[in-house]
Amino acid sequence: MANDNRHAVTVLGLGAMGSALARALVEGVHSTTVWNRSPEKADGLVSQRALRATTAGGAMTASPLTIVCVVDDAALHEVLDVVGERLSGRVLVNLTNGTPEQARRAAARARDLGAAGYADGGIMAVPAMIGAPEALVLYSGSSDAFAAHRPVFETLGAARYLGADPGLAALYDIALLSGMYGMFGGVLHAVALAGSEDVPATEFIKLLIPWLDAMASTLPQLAEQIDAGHHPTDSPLEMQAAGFPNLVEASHAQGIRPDLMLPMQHLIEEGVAAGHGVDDISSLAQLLGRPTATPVAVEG
Ligand code: FVH
Repeated sequence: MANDNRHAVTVLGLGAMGSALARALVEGVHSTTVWNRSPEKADGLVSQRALRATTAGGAMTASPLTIVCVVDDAALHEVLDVVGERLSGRVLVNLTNGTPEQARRAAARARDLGAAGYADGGIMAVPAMIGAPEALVLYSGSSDAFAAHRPVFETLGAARYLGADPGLAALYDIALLSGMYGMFGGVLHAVALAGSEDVPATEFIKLLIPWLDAMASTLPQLAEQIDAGHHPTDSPLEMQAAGFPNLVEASHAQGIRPDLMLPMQHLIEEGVAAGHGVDDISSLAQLLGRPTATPVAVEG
């Protein structure tokens, strides 16, 4: 390391995301060594001052820190098969998307190979966002490794360390993606319904976005209720269960598949059947298998 702001870092995997990571590191004036299975993907980065390595093992020995970002867990382990004990004494940060269990297994394998530290990450951004403060990258695993290389991570975007369990970043990543897919599912159904009467999606979202913003503003209250195990509301589940068939029936009548809405209808009905008819929609969280919160005593 030349000084506090300039670190040597290796990037393994130069797909859309790995290339964006490497580019941000080069632009952040870190000494950046790159390797990709298909070598031509390194050409553009090398013309921007990245250092080319011809093997993954050679790339890893060039830097105390290696960031790997390949397509999936199987590809990660293929890379580790090749690299082997050249990981010894070095820090590995795995930004490949995966599950918490995959992250814990990768951490164990890195330890067996003698790594000085392992952190797993979740990238909450698309490649074009990398390097901007809006790009959030979650990390978990070795706190020492995170602290030592924090300036490198902050070159990629906002860096958030979640804890020593290497699986935490993947868990948060998947949980955040779940929220995103839920939103996209609702939006797709909403614009399909509006579109069934020839309302352009671009027009309809002018109403949809403020509505979703208003609903999003209620989420802190919903979260408090989930944590407290207490779900007061003036929009109880029994009311929602009574209205939901309209949504399904209208979808059919308009020629729109209600598939994305049906799981929510079934969960609401299950909540009512389980005795939560007077409760808020927040009461449904526990039906998904969340450990039951200890109810907080509420006066009145
Ligand atoms: N792109 C995105 O929007 C998302 C944003 C959030 C995070 N994801 C995850 O990032 C990982 C990499 O994604 P990517 O977009 O870079 O993916 P590709 O452009 O398809 O590049 C895949 C790279 O993986 C290499 N690779 C595949 N198999 C192997 C293997 N067996 N051994 C070594 N490398 C392998 C591939 O190499 P090549 O095909 O060019 O030779 C690419 O470098 C991913 O986990 C996303 O979920 C991205």
